[in-house]
Amino acid sequence: MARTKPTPKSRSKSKSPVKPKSAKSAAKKARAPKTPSKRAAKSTTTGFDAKKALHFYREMLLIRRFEEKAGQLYGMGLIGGFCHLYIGEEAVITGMKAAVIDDDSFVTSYRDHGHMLACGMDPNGVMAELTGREGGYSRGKGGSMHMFSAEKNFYGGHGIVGGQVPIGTGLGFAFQYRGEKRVSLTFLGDGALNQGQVYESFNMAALWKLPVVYVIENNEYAMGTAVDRAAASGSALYLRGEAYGIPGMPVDGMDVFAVEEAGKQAVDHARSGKGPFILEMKTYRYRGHSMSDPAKYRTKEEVDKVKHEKDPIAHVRQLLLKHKAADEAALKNIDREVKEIVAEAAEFSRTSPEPAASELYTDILDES
Ligand SMILES: Cc1ncc(C[n+]2csc(CCOP(=O)(O)OP(=O)(O)O)c2C)c(N)n1
Ligand SMILES: [Mg+2]
Repeated sequence: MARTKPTPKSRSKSKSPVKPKSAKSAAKKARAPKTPSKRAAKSTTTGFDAKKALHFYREMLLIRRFEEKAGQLYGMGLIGGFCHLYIGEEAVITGMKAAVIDDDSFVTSYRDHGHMLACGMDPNGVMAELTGREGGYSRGKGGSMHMFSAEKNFYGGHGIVGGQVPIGTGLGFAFQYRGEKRVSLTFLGDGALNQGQVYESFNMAALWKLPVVYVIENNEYAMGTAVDRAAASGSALYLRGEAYGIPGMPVDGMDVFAVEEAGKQAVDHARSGKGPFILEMKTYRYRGHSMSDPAKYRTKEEVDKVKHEKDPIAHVRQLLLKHKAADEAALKNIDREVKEIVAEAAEFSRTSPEPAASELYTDILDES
């Protein structure tokens, strides 16, 4: 097989989420980031695509209901270990998935259930992994933070903060090395962005023009630490690639259409050989950091304000009704279908057997 080795060359070249800004002008600013806009890209799409909106609604609802059910199962003692829910952030992965082609790869942190569902992984297998059962994606031995599907181009599921960033960069390297026109979508949190390995990755990705889109999920907190208390650059996280010449763009991560639009620009940039791109998704998580976090570092009013004013699912719901693309009955039907999928996953996750004791000796590295 003919392989082209990448030759290292020098490059030629707040608080609540979001305020309106066109994606295109935000991209322009990002390329000349001397007078950066702190506003996030809003969707500029004028025509309403009913089919797409219905798809987004269903996908985001599936993630939300799945996560709510996982929360319940955790409360019942059926899920052990860590469990980080994605409720509130659904528009980010849903919009990004719509911006790629099937061959593109995804890698993320431990807040990963939504990414797996969006990648088309089976809800039964994901839920059964959460409950530690044989029918789970890692045969019940990995749990919430460690699931993979090479078939669906999902490369985990990583518990070490920032650990997935070199992996995503390496995937981009592999695609370029093999001459494949694929893009590596690498997700990380606002807290992970302060890790040293992120900047080593940025440097290599920029130097070799690797096809990587770094998606920062800025949900305003890293465990209990607000982004303003942890990030020296304040909230303009999309500028963190500036020293390496990596363009970046802030995006309204609560608006699935804005995410898709910005995602397409970033993915096109990476696929066309121009190198990496950074998207900062301004989003918010409704639940605590993990199931064991009572989230005392923020007020109920703060959370309620985002839920009422910015909820990504309610936003699409309103649009569907406004454009008469669906009525209440049709939306109820989608809700019912989604609940059925989740109920089946929950049932499977309770009835699938626990792994046999002999599994203790499989899938382990034995160097003796
Ligand atoms: C190397 C490392 N340091 C610390 C931790 C503990 N830890 C787990 S999550 C987390 C916060 C990360 O926050 P962020 O990147 O914003 O992601 P989010 O949880 O908000 O999605 C920390 C410090 C860890 N898992 N790995
Ligand atoms: Mg965070």
